[in-house]
Amino acid sequence: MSSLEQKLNNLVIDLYKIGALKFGDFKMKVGINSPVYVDLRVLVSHPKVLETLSLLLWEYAEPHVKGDHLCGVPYNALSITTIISVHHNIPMLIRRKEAKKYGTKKLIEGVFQEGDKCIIIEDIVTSGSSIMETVKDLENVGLKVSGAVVIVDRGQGGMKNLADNGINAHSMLTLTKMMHILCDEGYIDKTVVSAMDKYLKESQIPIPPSLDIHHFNVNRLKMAFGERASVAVNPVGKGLLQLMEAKKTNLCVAVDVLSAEKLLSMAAQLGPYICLLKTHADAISDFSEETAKSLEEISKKENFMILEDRKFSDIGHTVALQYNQGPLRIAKWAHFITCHSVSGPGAVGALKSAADDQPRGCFLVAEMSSEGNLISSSYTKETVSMAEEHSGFVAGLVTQSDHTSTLPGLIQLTPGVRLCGGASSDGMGQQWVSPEEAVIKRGADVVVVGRGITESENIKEAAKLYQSKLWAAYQIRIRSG
Ligand code: 5IU
Repeated sequence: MSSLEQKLNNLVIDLYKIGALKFGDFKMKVGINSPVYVDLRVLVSHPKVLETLSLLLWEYAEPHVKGDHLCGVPYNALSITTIISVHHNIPMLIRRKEAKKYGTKKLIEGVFQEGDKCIIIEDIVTSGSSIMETVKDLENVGLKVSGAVVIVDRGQGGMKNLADNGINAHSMLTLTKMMHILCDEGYIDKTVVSAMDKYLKESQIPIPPSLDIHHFNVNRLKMAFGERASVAVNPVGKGLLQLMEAKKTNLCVAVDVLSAEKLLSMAAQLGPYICLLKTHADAISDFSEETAKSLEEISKKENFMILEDRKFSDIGHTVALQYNQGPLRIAKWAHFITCHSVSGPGAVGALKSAADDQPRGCFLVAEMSSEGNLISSSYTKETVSMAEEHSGFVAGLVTQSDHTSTLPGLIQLTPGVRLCGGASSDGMGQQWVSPEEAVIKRGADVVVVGRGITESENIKEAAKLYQSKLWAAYQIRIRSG
């Protein structure tokens, strides 16, 4: 046995002794229970093992990767990376989990030059998604990722995902190897090893769409709506992108009126210029089944879709009732709904089931336009992840700025837009920006305009003007740079 192999053997035993490997029946993200759980978080309580592991990791990695900086994936790999950095005098970079709201807004902390090479350090790889996200953030600030070094590969396909995406990734240990070492040394029984083998066979992680090589590193802001339609996962979102491309409009009008008659009359007038009509049906005193039917007919005739901006926010069971029951029966007539992410993914799942196989989609609210709203940057980020994970039903996100997702099929819907010259606020918290600012600077795909159109003297002319301005801004965005 080489000296590195011997050191690895001893390390695995140390890890076992400090409880970094746990045996039992653990519920894993993939939905199949694992007989082994690797928990390297305990390392910080065992400085000697932490140091040994860190230095051994570098001894293993050095021949494979070269770089100017080290960047540990937060949080587990940070202490390990710090030890390597200090011992070998290699400068470190820190990737924030979220950009600070105030101050410098930097996502990568540390001193570097554009084009510098960076090595990523990670503790455990399952699907490879954390490394991929880190690569994206480093590349976004001009760094080059020369490789990724991993302590443990769980053996569920993550290393292949990374290699398929062009990332030079190396793992010092695999879970299988660790099991065999512990079995050979008499710490665990053969039955645990075979249970582990069985688990690994059953739990290979398919490449999640967000990690697919075809989607990784693409910039939706530069893609045409038609092109994005081909990678959209939610069928209704796909249909909307196709409609936008064909009809050359990314205008959504918020028809916030009080009577069914007004709603239908505006829908008919605005129809030719819009891709989407947004309703607040609960503000319409006489909204009936007939209203919904007539609205659907107009939407078919004029080729636009309907979004009921209900902003569901309760637990799954309740939102399902609110969606397909009650006086509004939203699921019957609205192609899309909006939903807050606050109550968790259960609500999205419940809405999907309540749609009852009708072609429906949902926009998750990740940011709001109103002054002083309480949404934080981490809430927004988690909402984007939730949208990605549930892209079968989630067609897009309601945001105020670009939170480019790894899924270019997701649509950014942005309200709070009004032509410059008008007011920039309504005195009740709403904040408006111009069509160009929304599309070019903030990354809006579909722009929601309400009173800017509905309160104008000639709503058809106003809609036409917004449509042409928004479409021109979109053309500039996809063609520039
Ligand atoms: N809306 C917002 N901001 C938001 C969300 C929804 O304005 O953050 I989420 C809705 C409210 C209204 C429309 O129905 O979009 C905007 O109308 P005005 O353009 O009239 O402000």
